[in-house]
Order: sequence, then C-alpha cells, then structure tokens
Amino acid sequence: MARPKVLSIVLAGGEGKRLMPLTMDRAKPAVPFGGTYRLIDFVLSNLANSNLRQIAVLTQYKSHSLDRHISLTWRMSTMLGNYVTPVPAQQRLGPRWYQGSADAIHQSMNLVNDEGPEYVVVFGADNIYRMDIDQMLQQHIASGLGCTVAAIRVPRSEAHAFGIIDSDAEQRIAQFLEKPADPPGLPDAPEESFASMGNYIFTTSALKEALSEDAANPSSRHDMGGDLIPWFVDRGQAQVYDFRDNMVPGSTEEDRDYWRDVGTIDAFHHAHMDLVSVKPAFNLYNADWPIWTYVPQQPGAKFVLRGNAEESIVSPGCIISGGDVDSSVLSPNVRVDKWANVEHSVVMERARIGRNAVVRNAILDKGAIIDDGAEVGVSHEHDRARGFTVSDGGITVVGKNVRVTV
Ligand code: ADQ
Repeated sequence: MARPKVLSIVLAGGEGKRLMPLTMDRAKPAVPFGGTYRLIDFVLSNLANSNLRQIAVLTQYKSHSLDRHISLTWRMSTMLGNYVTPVPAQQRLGPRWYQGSADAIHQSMNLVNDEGPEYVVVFGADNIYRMDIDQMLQQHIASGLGCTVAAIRVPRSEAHAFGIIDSDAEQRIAQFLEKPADPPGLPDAPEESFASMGNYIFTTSALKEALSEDAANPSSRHDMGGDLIPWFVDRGQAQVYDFRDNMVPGSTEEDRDYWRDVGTIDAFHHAHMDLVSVKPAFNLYNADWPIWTYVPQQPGAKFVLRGNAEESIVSPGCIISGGDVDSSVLSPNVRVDKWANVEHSVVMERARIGRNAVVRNAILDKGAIIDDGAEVGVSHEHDRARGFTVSDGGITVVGKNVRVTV
C-alpha cells in the first residue's frame, strides 16, 4: 500500500520559564541534555527513525541557538538528509507573534497548503522519550477520526501540569481537561491519571476546519491543549493513543514507557541522575533507535594525574586533571582540575572547575568558571546570596559564562 503523505510539525516556540536561567537566552527545545544532545533532538530523532522525514520546526522565542543547532545537525548532515526546516514566526496573518500553540499552526498553514499532506503530525519539542510514531499514525488512520492524542499514565499528584484525558473502552476521548486543579484518577488506578503527551496526529481536512473556527472564536486562547483538542472532543472526533502500546526496536519492558517532561530544574536534574545510574530508566545506548545530534570533532576524554570519574557521562574533549567526578554528566570540553570535586551535577560545554573547587547538586551552564577553591551547592544561603537560582529540590544553577569566585 502506498504510504500516505504526512507533514510533521514540531512546536518549538516554548519559553520554558520554569527552566530559568537555562532558558535565559535560548529556547527550551535548545537546552542541552545528556552531555551532547539538545532537548529537540529526541523528537526529531523519533520522527526521522519513524521515517517521517518531512519536518517543519516552528520557532519563535529566542530561536538563534535552536536554528543553529537544527542547521548543523539536521540540515547539513549527509546521513540524515535535508528534510528538517526551521520556520521562524513570520507574522503572515498580521502584525502579531503567535498567540498560542494552535495559533502557531494556524499562522503556518501555508506549509500544509504547499505540501498537501493527508495527515499532519504535531509534536512538542521538550520531552525525553523514544517513540515509533508510525505505530500511532497507523492507529489514527484506522480510526477514521480527525484527531489522535498520545497519552501516558502519570501519578495523580503530578497530573495538574498536563492535559488529562477521560476515554472509553474504544479509546474515544469523552473529556479533555487542560491542567485541571483537581485531576480525576483512572477507574482501574485511582492514584493515576491519563495525561496528554502534547503529541497529536490530525487528518488535514479536520485540522483546517478546527483551526479556522478556533481563529474566529474571540474567547479562545488558541492553545492546542486548552482549545483545539477540546474542539475535536466536543465533536466526538478525538481518540487516545496509549503510549504503553508503543514499542521501539531495542527497547526493553523496563524502559519502553519512559517519557519525561524535563520542564523544571528539579525534573531536568533528576533525568540526568537517572542517565548515570547503573540501570537507567532511559537507555541512551540503544543503537537500534539512535538519538541523533551534532558534536564537533574533538579528541576523546582524557584522565590524568589520577583524575577520576565514577557513575558519570564524560563527553569528548573533556580533561579531568587530578579532579574527582562522581554521578555527573559532563558536556564536551569541560576541565576539572586537581583536587576539585564534582558530584551529582550537570556540567555544560566549556565549563572550567578549578583546583580544590567543590560543585555539588548543581547545574553549570556553558562556559561557567568555578575559581580555584570556590564552592557551588555546598551552602544554599551562600548560593542565593550570590544570585544563583536554587530550586525547590536544592539544585543550584550557575548561568552561562558566569564566574564563581571564592
Ligand atoms: P505545555 O507543555 O504546558 O502543555 P505549551 O507550553 O503550549 O504546553 O508547550 C507545548 C509545546 O509547544 C512545546 O514544545 C513548546 O515549546 C511549544 N510552544 C508553546 N508555545 C508555542 C508557540 N507560541 N509557538 C511555537 N511553539 C510553541 C502541553 C499540552 C498538555 C500536555 C503537555 C505535555 O498543552 O496538554 O499534557 O504539553 O507535556
């Protein structure tokens, strides 16, 4: 059977306020993750590995580093082909930026009209997971409905941060509540709720109708979860795709339903600590479903003068010269000097950690410099007094190129 024509749109305009200061001058999908990746690499890898290779990335907020990353990784790569296009907000429908995620799609309908796809895949750019999107597409096509929403079970205590779905036995969505204050539990598991992953597939004609009605509705906030999905639900045109039914090559029963929203400093740090655990819930090393990225050519990581790293990811170009690194993720080109101690931390590119310095439960953004003998994450009062963000969970964040003195 001929493959239907599909256009994929990745929503990459989010500000990521709760990840400040990591999103101070980059869009949330451009935030580095796991040493060598950026958040957006996960959705783009899932699309590419699912053979959905016509992809538009809608950018808006502070999109410079995101555009550069997409160009380097996803447009210039001969291996991946030239099929990902970043599309900046262009004010095509008047002098305004996108008002919400549905408005971002509405203002980009020229892409859909130009390509003429039968189905439009609309995915968020901020989450960490592996997914064979073709399996969801097959369910969408078989249903004949206008809209399919991917969903996962989450603890009810966290469900207020998501779109919550009430579906019947046939997977038809009866109710969709965007970020409800008091989320309902599931009939078979009262302490769990069924949460939207912010990943949708639409039949093109239905999407066009929904977007034009939404654009004409003065009371709409033009949000995918808040307005557009409820439009389909009200018309009996929305079904759920249970992420538990998805299986990618090389995954195991343990990691098959891994999906994380790393939208807060604590969730971001926690996901990194999982990566360096002996049995991580998310396996970066599954070569059957690779996560693609761009890493500039660099020599291998080097350990000298008894420099040491345990339970850690150490990226190319790093030099651990007599320092100790434990349970941490180091991006390329980091230096850790003699007698320094780095523990339970995420250290981004080109950070320098001087002699006798201590970095504990911290995130150091690119180019941060920790002077000889300086401490981060040892005293929260001291960290706050120096203007660093300290999260609710006690993670200290040192911003890009910031120098920490004794
Ligand atoms: P949120 O993540 O809170 O909830 P939102 O902030 O709209 O929703 O972000 C969704 C995606 O759209 C992200 O990838 C973001 O970068 C992007 N985005 C946001 N505003 C945009 C704009 N103006 N232009 C382009 N891109 C934009 C959503 C759903 C919930 C669901 C969670 C799952 O609304 O129902 O449960 O995702 O994480």
